[in-house]
Amino acid sequence: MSVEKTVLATRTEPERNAKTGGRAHVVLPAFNEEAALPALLRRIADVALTEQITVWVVDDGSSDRSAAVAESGFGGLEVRVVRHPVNLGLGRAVLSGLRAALKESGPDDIVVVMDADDTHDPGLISLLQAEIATGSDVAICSRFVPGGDDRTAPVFRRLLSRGAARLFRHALAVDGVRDFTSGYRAYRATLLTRASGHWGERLIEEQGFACMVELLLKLRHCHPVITEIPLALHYDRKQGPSKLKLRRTILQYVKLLARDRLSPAPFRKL
Ligand SMILES: Nc1nc2c(ncn2[C@@H]2O[C@H](COP(=O)(O)OP(=O)(O)OP(=O)(O)O)[C@@H](O)[C@H]2O)c(=O)[nH]1
Ligand SMILES: [Mg+2]
Repeated sequence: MSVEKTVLATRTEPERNAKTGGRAHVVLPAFNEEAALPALLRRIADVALTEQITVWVVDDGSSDRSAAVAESGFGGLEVRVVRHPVNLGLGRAVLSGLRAALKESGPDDIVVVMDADDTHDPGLISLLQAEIATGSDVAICSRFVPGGDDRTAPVFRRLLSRGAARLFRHALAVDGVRDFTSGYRAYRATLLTRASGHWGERLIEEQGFACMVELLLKLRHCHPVITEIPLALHYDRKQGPSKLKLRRTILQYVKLLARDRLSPAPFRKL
């Protein structure tokens, strides 16, 4: 598989250690995903045969049996469940998952966030791990590099992610990132710890789907090396309805852009 490297910024801290042979903490934000979780956990368990993996399912006030399904786990797979008693939205769910994972992560670990709707292939976790082991700080599973494919998604979803990719590529000084809104990414744990030390609870403030772009924008102040690997979406495996609200998400993207333009960069070096 051809892996396209798009370096976002030159590393400015030579003391940082590129190696990771550590654990992958896989954060799955889940809102009413009881139908998708068993198949997804089974696929992750296959990857766990060769990689050290801890799964963090964040049940965000689901009204179905997502939490129970997650708690019953799969075979020997290590699954932890973080519960929100009421639905707080994707942004808070990702933040809860990152914080829980970071508390348990070591310096060689990575944190992966992926959708819990079984449209993302856990087989890519090993490739993400390899990207970070070879020097990336953030690795994005991207629909928009050669080998990426979103043809199984409905037309309106494809238009939204392509439109957003175009908008962010032109409006933001984040060279190299093509897929800004992908929900499937890996981060070097030490990068997230550094960013979280600065922003704390404000690391993710967006409640909705714009949270993925927001996190990237905050992290860019740490000057990470960002690379992309191809993502072939398995939208054909999606069982429940989409939780993405088109108009609301477009509005969130535009507001996020405006806020990013208006807010100053952190005054101290991160
Ligand atoms: N925790 C939490 N997760 C959510 C919420 N809304 C969506 N999710 C999860 O976020 C992930 C992304 O949601 P999806 O519905 O797959 O959204 P998408 O992949 O951008 O778009 P579609 O696949 O077209 O729906 C899934 O794992 C959802 O379960 C929410 O309010 N809270
Ligand atoms: Mg999805």
